[in-house]
Parts: sequence; C-alpha cells; structure tokens
Amino acid sequence: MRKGVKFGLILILLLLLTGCTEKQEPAQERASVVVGFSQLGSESSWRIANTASMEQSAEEYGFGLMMENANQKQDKQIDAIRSFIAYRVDVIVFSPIIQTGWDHVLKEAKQAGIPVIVMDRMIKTEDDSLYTAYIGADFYAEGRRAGEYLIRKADAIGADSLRIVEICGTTDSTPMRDRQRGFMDVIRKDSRFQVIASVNGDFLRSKGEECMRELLQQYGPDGFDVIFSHNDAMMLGALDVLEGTEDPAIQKIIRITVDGEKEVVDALKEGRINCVVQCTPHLGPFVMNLVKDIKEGKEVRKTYHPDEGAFTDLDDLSDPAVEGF
Ligand code: GZL
Repeated sequence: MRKGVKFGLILILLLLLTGCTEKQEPAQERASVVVGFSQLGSESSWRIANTASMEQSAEEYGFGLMMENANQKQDKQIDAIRSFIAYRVDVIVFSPIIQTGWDHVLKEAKQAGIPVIVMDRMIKTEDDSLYTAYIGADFYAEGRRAGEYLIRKADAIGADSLRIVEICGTTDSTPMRDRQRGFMDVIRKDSRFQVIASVNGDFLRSKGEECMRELLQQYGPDGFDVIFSHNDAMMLGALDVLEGTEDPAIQKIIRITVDGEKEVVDALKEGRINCVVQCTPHLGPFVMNLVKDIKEGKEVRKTYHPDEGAFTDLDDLSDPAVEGF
C-alpha cells in the first residue's frame, strides 16, 4: 500500500477516534468568575423575585451564573453543589431549604477550596468554617416585629383576649423556626394572647388555602381572632377562603404576614390585611458584591442582614415608602 494512502488512512482513523471530524464549535469562553447557585425552588413570589435578583446582579457584575433549581428537594441541592465542585466554580451560593444535613457536602466544597456563601435561609452546623458568609434576613427579628405589632393592635382596639392561629412555613427551615420563635418570645409575656393552633402551610399558597379551610371547619368563623402567617403566599391562600365567606365575624380577624410582595401590600392599603413584615428577596447585589470581595482576597464579615421593617394599619400607609416588591 502506497505510503501516502497509508498515512491518509491513519489520519482519518485518528480524527475519527478523537471525534475531530466535525467542525468544533469554539469552546464557550469561561467568564472570569463563575458562581454556582443552588436555588431551593419556585414556591412563592418571594422566591421568584430572589432568583431574578441573583440573575440580574450576576449579569451586572459580568459573572457567569450556573443556577440549579432544586424544586424543594434537599438531595437535589446537594447534587447541584457536587456538580459545582466538579465544574470547579469560583464560588458556591445556596439557599438551604432546611437547616440541617449540609455538613458533608460543605466539607467536600471546603476540601476543593471553593468558598461557600449561604444566602437567604441558614444552616445549622457545629463547624462555621464550612461557609464563608451568610447573607439573609434576621428571621427572629421579623417574628418579633409581628408580635410587637399585635401588642400595639390589641392596645389600640382594647382587646383583653385574642386567640391566634399560626400558619407555618416549611418545617425545620430557618424562616419558619425563627419567625415562630421571635413572635412567641414577644407575645408569651402577655396574657391576652393564646396560640390555639400552629399548622404547616409549607410557604405555599395552595396549602395556606387548605389550612384556612381546615381551621374554619375546626374552630368556626368566630373561633379565632388573629392569623399569623409565616409568608404572603400562605396568607393570600387564606384570604381566598376568608373572602369567600359572608360571616361578619370573619371581617374582625387580624391578619399578620411576612414578606411584603406587592399584592399583599396593596391588600394592606385596602384594609384586607393588617400587618406586613418586610423580608426583602433582593439579595443579589449583596451576594455578588461579596463574591467580588472574596475573589479579590478581601476580608469579609460572617453575617450580613439587610435592613427591614414592617408596614401596618396603625401607620401612615400613604407614605410612598410603603410599597411591595
Ligand atoms: C425567607 C424565604 C421564605 C419566604 C417565603 O427569606 O426563605 O421562603 O418568606 C419563601 O415566601 O418561600
């Protein structure tokens, strides 16, 4: 066989073996900084707004963002973090759906030398070297604000006894645990208040509606005086039920919620809700600025809480600052 033919055949064989026959797309240019982001789900307007904030800020900083949505499954978050480690992203950011069960995978990130930012909800760990920083709300303070409003409201209406039903967020999540703890720490000292039920609405509007139906069935329209909902989505679900009934007793129920989405702040202004405790979803700018500082080798604080407050029917709701996200 002529030498040239032989060489040609070997070349074709090599090309076939290395898959270099078709035209290779130029490899996607890797951004200077790549952030691996495990988002816990899309369960509420708060979550949707939080995701949008992260995407917008990553773009503004020129960072690559690899986002995985876990659809409320912790094991999917753990898988996503492992894939970020394998891809060797520069920084890992995640919003832990519940507080526990993260040490193992965070040890793997630490061994890989990849800094981790915990964003929004917090983890429970004995080893705080497993994360570089936490950026998120002070949920305990949010719960306290809800309790402090209720005391002001009871004083304002001269109530001497108020029965409370609590619609809770995802069990064992930081917002659920700490909003409940903050609220209880404020009201437990005041004998006017009694929590007669705490039910799980999982931060979902559909479950908030279900909980309210069951509570009305169990206690009747004049069986409770206050609803404390751990987020707006569940409060909106509860309103769907309350506003479908004519009973005058329903109108008197005091409604306290947390997040501050536009639909709920509008309902506050219309007198359909009494208190909205703020919890900002706009954490993207904080996170990406922190990523920049970490990449520049700057010292960073361990904990960052955004400024938050509350809008209530006892305050001036015409103030332009009273607006939802
Ligand atoms: C709070 C966040 C909570 C919101 C809910 O920071 O984790 O999760 O309050 C959301 O609306 O589902």
